[in-house]
Amino acid sequence: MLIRRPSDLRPSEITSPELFHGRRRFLQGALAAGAAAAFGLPAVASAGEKLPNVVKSPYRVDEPLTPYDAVTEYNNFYELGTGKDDPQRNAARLKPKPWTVEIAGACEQPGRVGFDDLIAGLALEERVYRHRCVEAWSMVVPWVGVPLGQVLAKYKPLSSAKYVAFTTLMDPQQFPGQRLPVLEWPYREGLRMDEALHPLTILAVGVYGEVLPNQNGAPLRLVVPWKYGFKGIKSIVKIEFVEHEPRTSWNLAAPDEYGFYANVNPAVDHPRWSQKRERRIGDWLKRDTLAFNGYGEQVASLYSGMDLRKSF
Ligand SMILES: Nc1nc2c(c(=O)[nH]1)N[C@H]1C(S)=C(S)[C@@H](COP(=O)(O)O)O[C@H]1N2
Ligand SMILES: [Mo]
Repeated sequence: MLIRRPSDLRPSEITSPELFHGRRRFLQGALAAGAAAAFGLPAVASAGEKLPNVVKSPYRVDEPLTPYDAVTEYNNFYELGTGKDDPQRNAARLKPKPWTVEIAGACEQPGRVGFDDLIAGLALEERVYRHRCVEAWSMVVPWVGVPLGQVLAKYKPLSSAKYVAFTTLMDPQQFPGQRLPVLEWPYREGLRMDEALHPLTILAVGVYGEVLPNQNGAPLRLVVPWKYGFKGIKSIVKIEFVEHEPRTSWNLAAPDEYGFYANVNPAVDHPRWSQKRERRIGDWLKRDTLAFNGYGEQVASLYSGMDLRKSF
């Protein structure tokens, strides 16, 4: 078991207030969960194992949760097959332990970091988020994760870092889907720096209080709740601070259909279907899609002055 206590933290692991304004809230949450709370994940944790010391975040929508079975059986993860149930059937191919993430680009401390070290010192938070796929279905998911901004701050991004680029593991042995030219592999995604540092953006390592199942992107995947699901890149092996807007897999595949921003927007239809409504998995009737997936109050200001029809 690798368990780190606050007293073990090196100063370099402490988030600077400029980079993460919500740290006070995070500390309060951690304290509320008990002063003796241990941080970090047991190094032996596997899919389905209960995650220890999860703090309930105030970031939670008050809507019925999508059942665990749907969250883990109805997936998009083309590396494990293009059918919705393929990722679960092929999940055992992926070996998420041990796992190393490369931190690269414009930061003071680039390098290779083991999964446990990447999230060491950060409290695991449960956040209940709406999850809206570009294909017009949605879920409500209790993710467990850490704010991405707190992870990025550890590596001290330079002022030239304007975007963050993410890459999924490339390994056709573990990911047979990579043998087919469905997308340009490896899967790539990116965020503007302010989006990456926004307190709603998390790296998820679990769901329903348990270690993330492989089909959901073990051992760590991005969750950006105001954007379409394809921004939520799974099984990340590389995080790079870059100066220019990075190329992303779906944008490369069909630039007219999938933009870089991919903010949930009922006013901008996909060229082949409407985005005005969505089917919440488990519901019979469709419901209206909300601008920014219902997170407009928190994130709309990031895009003030931008034409969201052009920057879709
Ligand atoms: N590496 C990788 N990440 C990915 C995908 C993928 O095919 N490969 N699919 C994306 C899409 S389209 C969606 S909707 C979400 C689905 O996440 P979920 O299966 O956990 O619901 O993952 C995203 N992340
Ligand atoms: Mo999606």
